[in-house]
Amino acid sequence: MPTSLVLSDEVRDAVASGAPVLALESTIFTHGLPRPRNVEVALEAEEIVRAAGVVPATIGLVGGVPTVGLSTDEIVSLSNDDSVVKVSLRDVPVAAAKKLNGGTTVAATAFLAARAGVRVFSTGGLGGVHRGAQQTFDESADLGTLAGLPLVVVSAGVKSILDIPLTLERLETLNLAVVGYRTTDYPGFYVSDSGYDIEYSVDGVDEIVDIVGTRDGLGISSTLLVANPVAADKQLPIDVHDAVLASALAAAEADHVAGNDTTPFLLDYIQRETKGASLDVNVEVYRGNVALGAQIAAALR
Ligand code: PSU
Ligand code: MN
Repeated sequence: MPTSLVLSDEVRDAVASGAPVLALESTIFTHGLPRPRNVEVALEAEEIVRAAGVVPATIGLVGGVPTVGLSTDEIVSLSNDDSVVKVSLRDVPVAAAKKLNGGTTVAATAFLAARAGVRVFSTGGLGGVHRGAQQTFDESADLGTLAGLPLVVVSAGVKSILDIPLTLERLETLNLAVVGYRTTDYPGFYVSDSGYDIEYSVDGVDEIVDIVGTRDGLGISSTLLVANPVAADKQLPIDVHDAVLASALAAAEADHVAGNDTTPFLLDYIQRETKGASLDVNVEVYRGNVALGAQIAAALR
């Protein structure tokens, strides 16, 4: 029998003893952020988690092995690997057989976290329904996967590269509850308010613990999404945002970008065109989500 999932000793011990653990994804540093910022952000995220007294479990594929709790060396080598692949959940067994290094998407990370017994996961932005999905059917596997996993996932909503109202409709269809952290304005990742509202906000982590307690008590096995906006004074200026978004979408169409490549293409385009301004926002958003996820993990024990 091949080993299908490897946990670091630290994560294994923490899960076994009920100590708090926070899962972190790897596509953000293999395909979402440029070098060398990617590795800095990945390692800083782990430090934020540790500072809160929580064990970080960064998840990815190392030589094909699904690993929960990557070492610093493994994070560094995945960050600098030109041949690292983007691995969604369906790709995990294929990439494992081929012994590939892989950055796991939200879908793959969430699945592996749940298998390892980790209950809380922080990411930057979720995948969702792409613009034009009525024709292309391009909806991230993140949504359907989270619908079947009893996790808490913290994000700053979905990026405005996606179709936000269609994404919110799909969350409803899939029984994915979404609460805003101290707001009912659904965040738009780069901006604190996407312009679309959600029904419920929570005042603090205690309320999240309360919701999860009822969910688990009833045996409802879908993820609770916590939407955590970037502070308004740290967001990408709205005019900059709207202009770069329009040109990124036009470039993707002109280049016939499709499928799995769409999200990395758009993110990379926006980073280059804003000369790093969107990158700073991206990092700020991620820091906030990691800090909140660590607080939730600590409170959920
Ligand atoms: N959203 C971001 N940054 C990212 C991603 C999404 O703001 O890096 C990554 C996540 O790993 C997410 C994946 O799971 O892209 C979604 O890709 P797709 O749309 O192909 O499912
Ligand atoms: Mn897709």
